[in-house]
Amino acid sequence: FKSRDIERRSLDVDGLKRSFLEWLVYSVGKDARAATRRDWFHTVALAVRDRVVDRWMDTTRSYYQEDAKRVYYLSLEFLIGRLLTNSLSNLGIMEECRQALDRLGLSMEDVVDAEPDAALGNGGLGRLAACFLDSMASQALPGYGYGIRYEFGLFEQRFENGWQVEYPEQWLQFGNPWEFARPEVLYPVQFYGRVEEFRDSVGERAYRWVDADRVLAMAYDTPVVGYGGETINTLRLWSARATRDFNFGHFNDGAYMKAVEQKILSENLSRVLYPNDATETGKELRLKQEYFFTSASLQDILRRYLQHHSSFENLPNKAAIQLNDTHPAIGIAELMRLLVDQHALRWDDAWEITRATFAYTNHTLLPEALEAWPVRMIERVLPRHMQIIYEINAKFLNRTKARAEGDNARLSRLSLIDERGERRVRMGNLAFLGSHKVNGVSALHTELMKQTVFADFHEEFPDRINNKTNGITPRRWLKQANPALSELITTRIGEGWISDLSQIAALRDKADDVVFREEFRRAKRKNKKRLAAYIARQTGEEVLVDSIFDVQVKRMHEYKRQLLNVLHTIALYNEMRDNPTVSWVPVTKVFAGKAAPSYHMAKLIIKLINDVAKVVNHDPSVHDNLKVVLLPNYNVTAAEIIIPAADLSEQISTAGMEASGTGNMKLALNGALTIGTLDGANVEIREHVGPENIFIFGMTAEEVNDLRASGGFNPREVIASNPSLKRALDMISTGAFSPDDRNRYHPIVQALTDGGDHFLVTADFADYCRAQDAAMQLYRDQEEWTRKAILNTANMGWFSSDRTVGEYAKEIWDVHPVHPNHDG
Ligand code: 26Q
Repeated sequence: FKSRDIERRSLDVDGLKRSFLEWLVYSVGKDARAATRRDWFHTVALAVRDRVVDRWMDTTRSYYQEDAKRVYYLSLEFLIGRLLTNSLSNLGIMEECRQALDRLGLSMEDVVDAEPDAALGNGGLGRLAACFLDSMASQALPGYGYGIRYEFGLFEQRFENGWQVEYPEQWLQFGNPWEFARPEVLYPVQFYGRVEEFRDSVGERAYRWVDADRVLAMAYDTPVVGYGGETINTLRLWSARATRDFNFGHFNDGAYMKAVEQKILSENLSRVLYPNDATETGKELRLKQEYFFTSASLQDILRRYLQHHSSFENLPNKAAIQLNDTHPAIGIAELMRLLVDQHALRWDDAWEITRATFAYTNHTLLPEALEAWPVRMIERVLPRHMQIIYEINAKFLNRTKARAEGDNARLSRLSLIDERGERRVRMGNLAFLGSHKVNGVSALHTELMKQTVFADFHEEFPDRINNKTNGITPRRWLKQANPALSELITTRIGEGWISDLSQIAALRDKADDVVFREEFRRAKRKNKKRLAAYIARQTGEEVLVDSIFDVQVKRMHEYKRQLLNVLHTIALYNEMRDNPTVSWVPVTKVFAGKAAPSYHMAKLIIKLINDVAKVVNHDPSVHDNLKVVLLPNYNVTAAEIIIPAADLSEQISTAGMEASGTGNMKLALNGALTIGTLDGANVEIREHVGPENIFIFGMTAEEVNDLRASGGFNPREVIASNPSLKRALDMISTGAFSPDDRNRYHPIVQALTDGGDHFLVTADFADYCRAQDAAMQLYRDQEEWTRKAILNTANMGWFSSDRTVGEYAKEIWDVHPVHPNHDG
């Protein structure tokens, strides 16, 4: 066994190579001649995973032995992307692995590219959870992620005839080498049935949930490798398994197959991630997913707590549970149920413990995105939880001042139940009430939370709302995604920035160093070449590496205003055609992003971008000075290629609507200049990079609010007074981009005109064009552009998710670093 131990642990080139060959033969079951790239990926991943296991167990043991307070991050989404480069980079064995593969005649890139993305999320919220996992592990914080092991991640997007078409994303098709199945970690989760009242042993009224359907939640663990490989945390994802308890009624009737069918159907719970990133659709299966993973996670958390404790009063000192949006908010009622019904705590004690344990992060103010489940549905699916929610509500409303003051309007706004129309449970209100802290994700968003959705709650509980501006992990978003720039930075300031991004401020001085500027440009150019090759491969389009790479990558949504960018693109196209002798700064407009499958307007915008691209890219009169590309299937892996290559970062949401944004941070950190509105974290990015190093335009959130309050505006007037806007819109509406269907874009034109232009695209158009012009003029001066780009990178240190997680740890979770003992 000794020699095998060495093969599983050694980190040098020879040891890795021997390990690979052993894994290839004995676990993948191939010989080197027959092995495909995918076989090699599985081989390498399994060998790398070996290098993690000891440290993982050390980490878990340290937490256990110290009885450390842990934080549990509950999220329906973890958008972690690929793990091979991430693991190698965080373990510090990237070069060793490359050489070992080289000696086997293999290219590291080929092996890396065989890994599918773990696309277990829609966008920002899911990626934030993944960045937080990286930051917790990198700072030795005892943090666990809990979520669902979806069999199908976010759909694969393809364009067919320019339209988005969705395909299932089968990331598990060939197996997942990173995860450990834990068939023994199994919890029952119930649905439906009814509640029985009875008298407990001391004659008190008590309740039990009976005649319910049961599903089992089975755990799969993925190690989360912290930077340096010292701490290895756990991401625990639940998969639905059928129980074996048969409905004997069916069985005796001879309906065996019917009973088995039911069992099979129950496993659908963890089948697929819902692809709506904003709009709530009210589907029963989604509610069941939310309860399924929340219940399993809470049972697991309580089991772990009870290994050390015999009563629950210390739960809040040993466990912090963070709710990633309201998606797991049913957990508040579930913990109450577990404590009161299963563990016989008194209601008031249980409530105090629950509130002290939970905290809630809000990610959106959009009314259509606030979860509100029909009372009728919760009553049917989770009957005991509906009772508990009523009880929480009754006790709360009885205590509020509003009742005493007879302010019924305020009472009904504070209620957990929305009584207007079909009665619904407001999950945001439940999450607020059941948490000791509630946070927004940027300074502006947190202020708006206080003024809008949670205004009444904020008055009631003035200390509860706090801000935690989002951040991004510098390991994935600079070190891994941008090796060219990372290496340059490290040669100048050392590698301290990787685990302490504030150190990147040391680059500020280098902005005035002409040699450094040249090298910074060279790194950017290398990344742009890589992206140009990717664009050619994905779309067949050739783009100029020396053009401005003007990048808008994010989910397709009207509030994110891809349309504003498209209108500017058309206006620029017209100007270039009108003035062919002017020496234009070449521009490449890069778009990428998925639309929710049921979001027709967003899908129409995708088609419009593709239609505009077709016309512009094939018009010889613009002499290649303008190209438009829409890259398919934007995901973490695509982001890692696109973001390091960007010159200009489009962050142009209607002010007040983007809670924070995190792509804005990734792009600025990689040396793109931002063109953006004063929305979300853009406000703070401006403060950090300096107003002279960012292109801000458009209405402020306050101006938007005032304009809407005063009855809106007339887009027709704005359009009539701006010839270039009018011309661009006329082209869209008369079919210049859709000669095969001249009415195709009627809904878009309608929304921007008679529809009232809810997202203020026309209102911000002129100022946006001014900012775009300023960017293009600046780009002519490459030295000045580069200077500002460097200052962006140098001033983004505060936006590390290490800083964000540090603030959560101190101000919300009260958790502290635990350094695992690896010699024990
Ligand atoms: C809810 C109910 C049913 C089905 C789906 C959903 C659902 C799923 C995902 C609702 C919302 C989401 C995702 C929201 C999201 O990504 N929000 C973004 O969060 C980022 C991290 O805080 C912010 O930076 C972005 O501004 C915000 O839009």
